[in-house]
Amino acid sequence: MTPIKNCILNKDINTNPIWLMRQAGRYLPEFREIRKKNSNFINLCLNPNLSEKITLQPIDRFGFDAAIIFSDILMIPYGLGQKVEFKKNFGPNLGDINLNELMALEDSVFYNNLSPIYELLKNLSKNNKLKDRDLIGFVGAPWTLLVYMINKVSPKNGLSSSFFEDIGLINNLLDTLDKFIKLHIKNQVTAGATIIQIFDSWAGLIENDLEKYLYNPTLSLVNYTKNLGVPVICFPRGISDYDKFCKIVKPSMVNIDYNINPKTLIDKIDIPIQGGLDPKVLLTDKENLKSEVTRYLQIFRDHPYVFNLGHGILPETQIEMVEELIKIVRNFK
Ligand code: 1CP
Repeated sequence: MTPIKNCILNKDINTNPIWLMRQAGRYLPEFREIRKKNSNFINLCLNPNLSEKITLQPIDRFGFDAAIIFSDILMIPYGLGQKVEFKKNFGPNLGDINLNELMALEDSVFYNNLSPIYELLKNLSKNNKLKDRDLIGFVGAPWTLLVYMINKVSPKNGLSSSFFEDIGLINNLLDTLDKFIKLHIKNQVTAGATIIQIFDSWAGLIENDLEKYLYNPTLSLVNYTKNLGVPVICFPRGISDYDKFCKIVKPSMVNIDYNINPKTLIDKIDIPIQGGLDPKVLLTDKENLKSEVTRYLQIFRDHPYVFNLGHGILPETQIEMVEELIKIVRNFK
């Protein structure tokens, strides 16, 4: 059994496997080297040779306990035919939605649009390349994808005032997303993903109707993934009630964000927990890193716990600090 499955399924409390969200990314000089020569981010995600190299970079360098495929949550809108671009120093920029076309999209067209991702997973699963490691596939949660598809740019400055204007559009998109996110999950599992993580990066922006936007759509994906026989990790970033989320949605494991005080969860949540550390701690010094990392490890000493961050690793993170982090986690007793 892989270290992470052992933690999730056997609920092992004695080991703390470690991997990091965005471990394949901009803090790595070897990633930046490839990125420099490939200015189109979507094309990079659709190049199975390069995306395999990038997926393996953090494994080769640090020996993390799991690999997460190099891809992006916005590959689903791309697969659905919406224009998706990544502009330098700006972030994602999406085109208009054609709802009729989108609702009429054939499964096979979606599959073909994203087939290099499935090829990546197949290649990585071959020849025991990952040794005793999980291969994590992922999707964006319906709410977070809805946010990007309608808002068209990052909602880091809030949702546009017209976001909820067309409820018919929102309802149709939620239905369509449920169908195609499931297809993307199934295709990834068939191609070799051994765990699925659902990123709901903007869950904290949901103010009303948590049933409609958070609990129901996520539960639908969680049940679907469990039925495929694969563990599913949820990351509903920024929500105020992780306890309620876990009781309703029941993922195999929950990733917490850094705004949650981990002490308040320990008596309430009985499923395995992942993550939590503020990625900004990696920008401080080794002493502070040690005390913060140890704090999480001590709090979760008697709980199945996978070490990870409370959000993606920041591009300005020094390699040395990542090495130190791994040392601290592996030496913890
Ligand atoms: O070089 C570059 O400019 C590209 C930077 C980059 C990278 C390395 C983007 C653009 N995406 C990725 C890879 C990526 N994205 C992975 C790879 C696997 C890993 O190592 O973890 C994953 C899992 C994602 C998931 C993702 N993309 C999320 C969910 C996690 C999170 O950070 O909240 C989100 C919100 C995105 C959208 C996205 N893609 C890229 C950017 C800059 C953004 C966020 C923009 C915003 O602020 O809205």
